[in-house]
Amino acid sequence: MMERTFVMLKPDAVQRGLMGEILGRIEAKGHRPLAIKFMRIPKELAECHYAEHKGKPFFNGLIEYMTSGPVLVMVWEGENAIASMRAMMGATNPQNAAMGTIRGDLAQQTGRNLIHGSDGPESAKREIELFFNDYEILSWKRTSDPWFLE
Ligand code: DAT
Ligand code: MG
Repeated sequence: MMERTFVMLKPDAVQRGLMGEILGRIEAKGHRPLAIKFMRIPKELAECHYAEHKGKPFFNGLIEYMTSGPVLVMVWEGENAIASMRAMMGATNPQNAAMGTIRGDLAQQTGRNLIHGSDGPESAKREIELFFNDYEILSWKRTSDPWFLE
């Protein structure tokens, strides 16, 4: 099923110069970027994005980390894009993430795990709407699309 998902390269991905490496993996998989924005997240937006974790012991540290520098926020479209992105990302704790995944290959610790991806259709919709206006999201096809999906 063709789906859209919200993806964010967190401040450590930007600071470590890994944007190209990670974007390259998502592009090579065959997903299509519909929107990309480089931004610094205001505290209120970070708290809203991670509202489900409010009150947990790591919440304040998480917000501090997410607002500590610029991030790259994106909408990607593709076949089963939500689950596919989660599989490419690997487990939340990079120590448990399989080699071959972004977190497994490139990260060490849960609190510095490089990337966010929506965990289901509802969160994808909510997160896309939280970070993007409709007019920022492009509908387009790549000429290479038929080489991924017949
Ligand atoms: P994911 O990012 O894989 O969807 P999540 O939604 O459970 O994981 O948590 C969101 C983020 O919060 C996660 O990427 C890093 C941080 N986090 C989660 N559990 C944590 C923990 N036990 N200690 C520190 N940070 C944690
Ligand atoms: Mg999550």
